[in-house]
Amino acid sequence: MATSTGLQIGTVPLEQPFSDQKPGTSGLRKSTRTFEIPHYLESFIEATLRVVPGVAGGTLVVGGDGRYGNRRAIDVIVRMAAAHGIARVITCTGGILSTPAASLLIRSSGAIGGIILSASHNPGGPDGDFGVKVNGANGGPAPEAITEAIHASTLTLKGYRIAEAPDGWALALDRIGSTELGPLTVEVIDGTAGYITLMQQLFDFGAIAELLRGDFAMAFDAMHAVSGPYAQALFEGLLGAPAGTVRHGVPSEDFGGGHPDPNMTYAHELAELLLQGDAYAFGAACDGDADRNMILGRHCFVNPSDSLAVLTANATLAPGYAQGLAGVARSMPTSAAVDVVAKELGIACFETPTGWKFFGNLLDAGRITLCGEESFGTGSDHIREKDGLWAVLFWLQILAKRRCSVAEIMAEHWSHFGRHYYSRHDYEAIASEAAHGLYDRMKGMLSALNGQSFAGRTIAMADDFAYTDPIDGSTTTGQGLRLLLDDGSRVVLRLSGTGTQGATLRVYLESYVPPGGDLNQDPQAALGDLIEAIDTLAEIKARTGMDRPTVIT
Ligand code: G16
Repeated sequence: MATSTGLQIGTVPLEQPFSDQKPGTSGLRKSTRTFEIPHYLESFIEATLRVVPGVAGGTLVVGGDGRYGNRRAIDVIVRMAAAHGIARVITCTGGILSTPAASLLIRSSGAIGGIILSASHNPGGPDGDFGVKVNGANGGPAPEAITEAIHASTLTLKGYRIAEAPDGWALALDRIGSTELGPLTVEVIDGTAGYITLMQQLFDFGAIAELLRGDFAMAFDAMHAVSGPYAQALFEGLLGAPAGTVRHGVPSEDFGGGHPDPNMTYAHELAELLLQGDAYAFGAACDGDADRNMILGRHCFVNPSDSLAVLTANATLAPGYAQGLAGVARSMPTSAAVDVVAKELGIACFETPTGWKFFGNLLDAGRITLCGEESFGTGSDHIREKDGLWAVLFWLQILAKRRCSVAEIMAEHWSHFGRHYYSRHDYEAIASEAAHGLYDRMKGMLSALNGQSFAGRTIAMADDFAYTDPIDGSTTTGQGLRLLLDDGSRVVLRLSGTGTQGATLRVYLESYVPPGGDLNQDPQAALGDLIEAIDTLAEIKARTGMDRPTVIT
């Protein structure tokens, strides 16, 4: 069919619908090879464009973390957007757009939502992973009602609508400017400018620049991913840190062959610089799409749960939060360190299931200002995604005001609020059957565990976490198996919703020592009895065939 502007739009039939397009914790995440199956990407985009409200005449933000497949996906989405009557697509030079910057752009452009091309912290390249995240008009991950409707639509699709680009038409993705594709306007903008302006409103750049121009040495690892251009403009540009502060700052299609997950295992180069060397006072890293962050000081790793608590306790040092916080929230497996701070501040603290989408309603309703997760995600009401560089700037802001080391900040925090010893043990890529067998067995045992002894304590409550959203009343069940012990310690088991190979079992361990107690233990030692007890109870080693976790945080 030709439109009045001469654009050829056709429906491509699908022989049969795809049955495996159920979005996980963070969009549809699969191997790159899966996304290369003919019509696979198109099927998911078709379902999305059928379900998301406001498509006809609307504006859509599209961009990604630059991984292999990013450019092809943008081309497909632009042509499908034209076929579905979208009026304007906004994308960025090179198609490079971090997840937090996408959230901001959706909000500031009045878009109906956005499609973010990223498998987050998963490796990229032809042998890696690819992903499609769908965000709504508030800039946040689409709520479950939408992702479920998208999945349902994929199960019955008979075809998809796509425009055929006229001869000689090509999306000029590397130049700022706009291109017409029939009635659709595609705007290519600079993806960093708006984001950087917002950061300047939230933080005192003068104070941070003074810190970075002094003898305070910082190392930032962009992990060959999307945070590179933003970090270079912020740290080495505006804030005057020396050239070389940003490492691995050029996004590459396969993240330099690495795994862009900012933790001690995959960002070990940075971890060694900070934990073993003396040259740097501060280190930070972000993941593939720049929504996660890892914070390090000299000889000091900041646990993400503690990071949220420290930001909450020190929030008023940043101009953007000088008026105080409405409330805070954390995901269930995140330690209760922030709860203790919230209690002292007299503000509400919410416990949500894992996944940033669960913070959306609380943020939109103004009930919380800061939120975070143990999975290296921290953020605030400035956007509706977690924000890696925002967290790094927040830490720099605190350090610029307090003029002490990261280790001193942690020591003072613990001596005032007590310490939540915390660790997450990941058993990655286990055979799916073994993982589900272990998990289902534990789930079946829950009610019998109440009142039983465990690691020298008593299990006060064992349950499968369920959540009722305080704003819209929706209920989410099956969010993780909790063993809550009578001394406030706990162990949580969850199966990851973001892996693509087999299954990943996560074991979260937490034990609280109040002020005045022994605050300087090694977390693995402090949690040793819990680690041993859960291994025995859940038969982790025996059932996974793994002697130790693949990643310990
Ligand atoms: C995604 C979500 C996060 C969530 C994490 C959990 O992170 O955005 O809110 O905490 O998944 O992952 P898992 O289910 O593997 O424990 P990202 O950075 O992958 O988008």
